[in-house]
Amino acid sequence: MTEFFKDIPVIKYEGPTTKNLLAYRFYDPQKKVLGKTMEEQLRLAVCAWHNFVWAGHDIFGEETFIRPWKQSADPMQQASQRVDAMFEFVTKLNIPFFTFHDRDVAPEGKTIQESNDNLQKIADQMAEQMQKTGKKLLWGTANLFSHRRYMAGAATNPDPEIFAYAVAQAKKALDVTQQLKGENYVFWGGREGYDTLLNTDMKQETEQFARFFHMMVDYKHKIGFKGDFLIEPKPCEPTKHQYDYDTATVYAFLKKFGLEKEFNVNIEGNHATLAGHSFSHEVAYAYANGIFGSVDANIGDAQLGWDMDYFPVDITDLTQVLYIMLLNGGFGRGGFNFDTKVRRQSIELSDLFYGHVGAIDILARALLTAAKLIEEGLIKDFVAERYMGWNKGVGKDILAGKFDVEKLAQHAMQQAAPQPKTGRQEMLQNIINNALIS
Ligand code: XUL
Ligand code: CO
Repeated sequence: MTEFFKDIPVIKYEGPTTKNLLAYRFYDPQKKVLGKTMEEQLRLAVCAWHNFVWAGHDIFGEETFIRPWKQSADPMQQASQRVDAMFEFVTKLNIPFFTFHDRDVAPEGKTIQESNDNLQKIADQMAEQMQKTGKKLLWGTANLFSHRRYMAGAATNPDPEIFAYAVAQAKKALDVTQQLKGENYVFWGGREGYDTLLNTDMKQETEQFARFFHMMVDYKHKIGFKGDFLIEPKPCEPTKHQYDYDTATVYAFLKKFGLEKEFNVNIEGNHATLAGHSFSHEVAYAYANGIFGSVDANIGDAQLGWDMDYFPVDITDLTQVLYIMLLNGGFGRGGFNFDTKVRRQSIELSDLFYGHVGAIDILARALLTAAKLIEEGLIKDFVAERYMGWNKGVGKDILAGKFDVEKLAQHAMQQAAPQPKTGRQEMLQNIINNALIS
């Protein structure tokens, strides 16, 4: 079999003082952090699309990457090489998982049947590679947004025949995800939204969307797929407005259509900031509503207002994300998937490694710092103390519904005026910075 990354060895943990830029300073897979290994806490994944499919195009420019796994003129041969390259890459990074869309790994055929046959052949190859390398599938998904038939959406398309086509495609993607024992199956509503309300019946489209999810849930139960279903929120891009705007919007949609027990969310860092939230807000909101699933770890750009999919570099931000995650017990079946891409000037194969090695290390560093914060307990204790009034006396009785408005007003009038207390934001920020520095 061709070795694609000949000059790159398996990346090893060498500790914080190493000078080797292709070594881990913090990611030590077997090191125990709060009772689990780092590998189990972070559950890291490489994505197929940005690394092995995308060729460096942007809206103004052509491809910049010349990849050795893309040299064959035969699309199936190319697909097969892409998969081999991906498994070599994941193995050399020494992380456990990968993720893919159906059309990342196998070419679309002239008919659904031909597309399914292509996908099945490559799925069998992936199964073999998984067996050989021990790598696992974090999630699979269907690309229901690139082909022109989906330009007005897949499940939310005005044409029911396109809805049907999308169902056929998603069915096969789920079948293959099941075959490969995927931990999850993701739905990102690429074009499930609108460009203009002038041609859009929003109520109709959201009802179609819910029907699609109900049908997929029924099928999941029918075939006994063991993984979780995840919806990945995003506010806009490619459409002007997407229906899965953010975690709160997704939760309201799930509740309205009785789907909240069937789905968790796959939160993406850059999608959170596009929605005007912080990454940690989305994570906290998901836990607060019992729908936290998985994470696409990436970030955007302060000046460029669209989905840049940078490798994460903000240690303070990630430490807060990891802190909230550890407070809530971390991942179940989810993991950190690098939905990230190197810049289009980073044209060498080694750039793929530099991007991932840095991102893996920064997540590991954030995990270590967050664990330290949990063990110190200073932030947690402050928050517990702040809300203590609700665990006893009047606070407890209010929550238990023992007061009506009149009774509570009477109570308030009998008390001395309550005094505000400090929120201590600066002190709490210092606790995080101190943990990061020490
Ligand atoms: C697009 C995006 C997707 C999903 C999977 O912004 O994040 O790649 O993660 O479809
Ligand atoms: Co994503």
